[in-house]
Amino acid sequence: MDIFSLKGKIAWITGGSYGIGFAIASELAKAGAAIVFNDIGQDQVNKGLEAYKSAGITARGYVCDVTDENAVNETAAKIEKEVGVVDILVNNAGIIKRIPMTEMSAADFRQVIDVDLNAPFIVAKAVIPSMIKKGSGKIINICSMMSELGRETVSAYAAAKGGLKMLTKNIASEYGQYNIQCNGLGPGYIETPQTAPLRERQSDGNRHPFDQFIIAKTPANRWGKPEDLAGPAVFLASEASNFVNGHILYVDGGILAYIGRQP
Ligand code: NAP
Ligand code: GCO
Repeated sequence: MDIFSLKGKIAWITGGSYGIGFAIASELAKAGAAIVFNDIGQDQVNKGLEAYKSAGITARGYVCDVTDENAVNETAAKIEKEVGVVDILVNNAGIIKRIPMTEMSAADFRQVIDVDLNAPFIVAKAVIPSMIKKGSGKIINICSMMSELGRETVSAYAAAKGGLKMLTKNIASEYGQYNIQCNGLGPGYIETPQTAPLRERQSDGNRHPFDQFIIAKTPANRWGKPEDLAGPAVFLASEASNFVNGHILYVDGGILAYIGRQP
């Protein structure tokens, strides 16, 4: 099982204070990695540090807006100075805005693209040179069902996550020769604050219609939990995946394989 060991590795999880990023970081830590994460504000970083401490994980937190290239480069330099070369980058930070496209402002569209697509480019660009010098590296981009499918009100998010799928394939193509593997994780519908509005109980106590819809669309008959992503993340972060490159590993309970349960 050493092939899955991350002992001696340094992992940077962007937006890792809670949610999917926190769950992935926690499992990478259990596999032996040293954990570094960032969030937009000191309050969020402090909350994240408390959460890692409660989980028995020693993590380092940095305040950094991943859309700010100067801040990202400064943070990458600080991490390398204070902790060491980043071996594993998880581009997890992300936002969504659910607005019908014709009602969405260009500014809102741009903001989603900035966080969900431009930022993974910026952060990957900041860590790849040291990975090349070190002779190895792992980049895991958190994609989405919307890397493959569209739906009403998520045009910016789908465009970003579709682009992130292709950025993943392009980093794999361009830097595979340096023993850098870049892959994507494509979560299905996961119970986190980001999807809380889609799962709110109705006033009559019934499940939200979208909640019922996702249950019917998922062979596993349930929403995913952040922890469902942890094992696949360890695989993509470890030597076990050294010949896996440019692949999007969907962790969706079977949604992409299934036409959906008859109502
Ligand atoms: P979440 O609960 O909304 O957490 C997102 C994290 O990213 C938060 O810690 C947030 O920090 C941080 N973040 C947002 N913008 C940032 C910025 N500019 N700079 C630094 N950090 C920033 O989301 P989640 O559900 O855990 O999702 C994590 C990733 O998985 C996202 O990329 C999302 O698109 C993707 N995903 C989620 C699902 C799902 O069903 N939940 C499914 C597929 C893919 P703040 O709290 O400070 O804003
Ligand atoms: C939505 C959801 C999805 C999930 C996820 C699915 O509004 O449809 O937020 O986009 O977040 O990306 O994989």
